[in-house]
Amino acid sequence: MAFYYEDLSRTFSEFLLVPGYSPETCIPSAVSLKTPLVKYRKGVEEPALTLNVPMVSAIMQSVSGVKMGEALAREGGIAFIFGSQSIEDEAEMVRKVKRSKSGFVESDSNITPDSTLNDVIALSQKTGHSTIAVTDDGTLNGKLLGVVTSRDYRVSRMDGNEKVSSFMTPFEKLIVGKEGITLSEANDMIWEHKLNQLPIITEDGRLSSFVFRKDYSEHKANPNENLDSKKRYIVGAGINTRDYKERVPALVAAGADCLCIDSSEGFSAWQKNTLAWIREQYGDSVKVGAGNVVDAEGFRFLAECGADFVKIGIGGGSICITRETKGIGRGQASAVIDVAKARDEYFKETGIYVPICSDGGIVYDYHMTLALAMGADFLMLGRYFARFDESPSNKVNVNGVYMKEYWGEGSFRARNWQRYDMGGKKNLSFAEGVDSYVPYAGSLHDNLEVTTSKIRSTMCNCGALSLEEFRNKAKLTVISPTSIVEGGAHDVLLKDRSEVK
Ligand code: RVP
Repeated sequence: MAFYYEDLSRTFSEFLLVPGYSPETCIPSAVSLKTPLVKYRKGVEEPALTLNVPMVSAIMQSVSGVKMGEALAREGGIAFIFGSQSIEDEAEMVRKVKRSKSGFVESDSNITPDSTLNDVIALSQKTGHSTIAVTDDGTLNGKLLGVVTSRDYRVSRMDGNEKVSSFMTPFEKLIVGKEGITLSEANDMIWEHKLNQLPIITEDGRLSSFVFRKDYSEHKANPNENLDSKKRYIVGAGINTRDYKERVPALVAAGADCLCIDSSEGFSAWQKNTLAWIREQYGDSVKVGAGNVVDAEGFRFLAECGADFVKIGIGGGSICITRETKGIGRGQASAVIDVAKARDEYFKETGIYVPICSDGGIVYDYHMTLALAMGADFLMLGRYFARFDESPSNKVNVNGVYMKEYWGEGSFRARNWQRYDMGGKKNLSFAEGVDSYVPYAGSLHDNLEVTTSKIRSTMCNCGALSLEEFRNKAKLTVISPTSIVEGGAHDVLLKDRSEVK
């Protein structure tokens, strides 16, 4: 007879936290969101990798590229560069994040001098940036010939076919910095010459990066930056259980700090084989997470196979239709609660603390707080990050509202069949994800600041200054459908829906 779970399969929205006593010392600025990323012997040693905010970005084409890698590490989290691309391309993205230095931005808007004003306008609309580098071959590392900003042209007075070379600020008139310059030297030049941006060039005149005046305050305000011993950003990368013998060495050589097996279902021989091979080749020096699982059994399996962290979640992702297509998965809250218990038992038995990551299904900021209270060490988020400037997808105008595109790895658009592969025939592949829009929400920095401030505030309500204390002190209650209604604005006529979040 089949096994039946006693409780319902529950989601975050079915729970609420009940406050605990808050002493005077419990204020949001005193809260630490620091959390381990990889397994360690708790009480004996420190984890090799930690996060300063408990958030990582999803291993997805529409979420985690180079910009997300830089931006999230700057805020204290880590991005997992998507693995559904060629090994070379993924390794190159990892290299770029490792090469980039805080404040030195690789140019994403580049054009040749023979292009036209119309091309400039189209490019700036596509990227949302007004500074465009003019390089000999139109690439981000071509020879720098000039720069175009919105100050260089007047759309109403100029012919759209006018060549870039005729209105750009040419190289001779530019003030540039040489590669090797420090950020503070670059900022001094920006202030001294009253510039909005400073192009940084190599010895042979190729564009290396830009430093922007508008980023200045941001550089000063990044106390949470997640950096390696050489002061480079920490970055992760997705791998699969098929080409790992080639992909892992390339990603390790590129400098990836942490890998993660990206699979919709991780309780499998494929994951065991992948983890065994990595341990055989690299011992514990290569850090690798595994998943996804949704119960204690799955957790223990992956922990015993040597996973550095275990990811939880099947079918809860906003773009995921696995539960609809295959009838498999588990409510994300139930899965987290079950796996958190298993993690604590495993620690008691072995002395090894294997962090767990709640992946997918976070809709509101308070869901993050609940997941952390239920025992998640950190969270993987797709939809949340896809809405920001730093995600690699297009920003588009849909019926007058700005949106970002967001598509699942199991959608026909991503075609990441390895993530779902059970060794069947290729032509029988079916979609487990959708292609969608999410409302554009601005910069990662601004949004994360608000989100973490909400988490800190709730932690204080529960009398907790660290995530571990929060887990131990949290009191959670299942709520009735009518108390969900009571929890929102009700029985009033709302003037402004935007206040409801
Ligand atoms: P969300 O944050 O709710 O958007 O969920 C993101 C998660 O959804 C990913 O980290 C991954 O586990 C899962 N995913 C990604 N693609 C798909 C799919 O196409 N079904 N699901």
